[in-house]
Amino acid sequence: MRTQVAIVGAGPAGLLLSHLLAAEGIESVVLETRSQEYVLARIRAGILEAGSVDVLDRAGLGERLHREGMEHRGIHLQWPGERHHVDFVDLVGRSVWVYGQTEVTKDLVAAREAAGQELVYGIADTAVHDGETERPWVSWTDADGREQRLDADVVVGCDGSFGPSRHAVPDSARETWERVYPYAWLGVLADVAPSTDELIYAWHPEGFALHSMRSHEVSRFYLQVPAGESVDSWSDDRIWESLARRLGEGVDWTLATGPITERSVLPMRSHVASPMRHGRLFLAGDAAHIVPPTGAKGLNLAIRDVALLAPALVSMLRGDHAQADAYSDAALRAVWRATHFSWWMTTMLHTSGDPIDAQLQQSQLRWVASSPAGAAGLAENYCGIAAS
Ligand code: RFL
Ligand code: PHB
Repeated sequence: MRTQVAIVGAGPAGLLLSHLLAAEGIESVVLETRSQEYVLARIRAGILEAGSVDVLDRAGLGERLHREGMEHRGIHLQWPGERHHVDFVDLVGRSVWVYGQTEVTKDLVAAREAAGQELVYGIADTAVHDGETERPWVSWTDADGREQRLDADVVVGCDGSFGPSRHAVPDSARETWERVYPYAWLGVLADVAPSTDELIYAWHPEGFALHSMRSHEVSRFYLQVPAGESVDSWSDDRIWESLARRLGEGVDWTLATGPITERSVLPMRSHVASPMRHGRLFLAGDAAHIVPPTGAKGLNLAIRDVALLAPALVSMLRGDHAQADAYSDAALRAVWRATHFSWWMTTMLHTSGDPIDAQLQQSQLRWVASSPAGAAGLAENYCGIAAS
């Protein structure tokens, strides 16, 4: 098999890239290790920056997002006894959208299938070869156990944090930075109307809590738990009691409860791999960088990378390499801004067990909530900032 762009991974980065390339007449094949059912059912991020919405709109993918998504002006910041609204529209003139990654993926798969895109699911043993040459290729074992090979002009690794593409860049050419946090998130999906108009990010001596949502009928919650925690330690009653305490202590507010439909523990780390290009192998999204989810940046960074990479590849395949040569540095500037913001939100809101941290965090929260300069810094980063 031969194509112009071999894309490893059918998450949002890989699917969006194939879509943007097709719009410019560039052909690609998308290779995915999981089944389509698995990819479409995966529950992950929930917030889109206005810039991500623009990218999806311009790609003709925004129709359901605008019909079913919810536009939010800001977030609530909370600690025992106080809840403050940080109004992004007032502060920086931008809003964010609540629209689940699951829905973004469904829209992308529907659009790619309607256009006849080749999406190959259920593959194993994916390996990227000869990225530094003019003739890179990908090998895999297909769902029927047959060895397969795809030759391409360019290979793009969009295969997330556990995929093989990043490791196809030789160690001698790659630098990585990593921080592993001593806590994790217990994520909970529940069939209950949200008890809030906009997201609540709560600091509490027991640990961070977040009240998010997926629709007017479905709520999404997260609780800080120790790293390595088992979901079995969390009964429904314990989850609802902890959420009610952490999100509601000292404020006049009631949390509505309902049937829990999904629960899982998400480890938290910051990770950046540089450069995001090695010869004719490019990396985009989680394949190159992971952020803890507190700043809601993971999905937005994946969209930002791809919006930068797609036109660069189009030009490169037409003979002009300038944008492709600039891709890694340009992408990494936004990646580091989001990595810093995600670390900052995480360390401001998660308890560490050290009493001095609790004092520093509360002082920081008070400043962010009460100072227009502090609030604008949070708003600018949360809404997506053009990194300089
Ligand atoms: P994805 O979505 O991980 O897609 C990568 C795709 O590559 C496939 N793959 C392979 N394909 C072929 N061969 C192989 N050997 C392969 N190995 C892997 C995978 O099956 C997958 O389909 O990366 P992408 O497209 O870069 O998108 C990035 C976002 O998914 C990610 O940044 C966010 O979802 C991060 N994230 C969250 N971000 C938030 O802002 N808020 C959240 O609540 C939130 N929850 C999460 C998350 C990431 C999670 N992961 C990766 C463990 C929850 C989870 C569980
Ligand atoms: C989510 O709704 O899944 C979500 C929202 C905001 C975050 C992280 C996750 O910061």
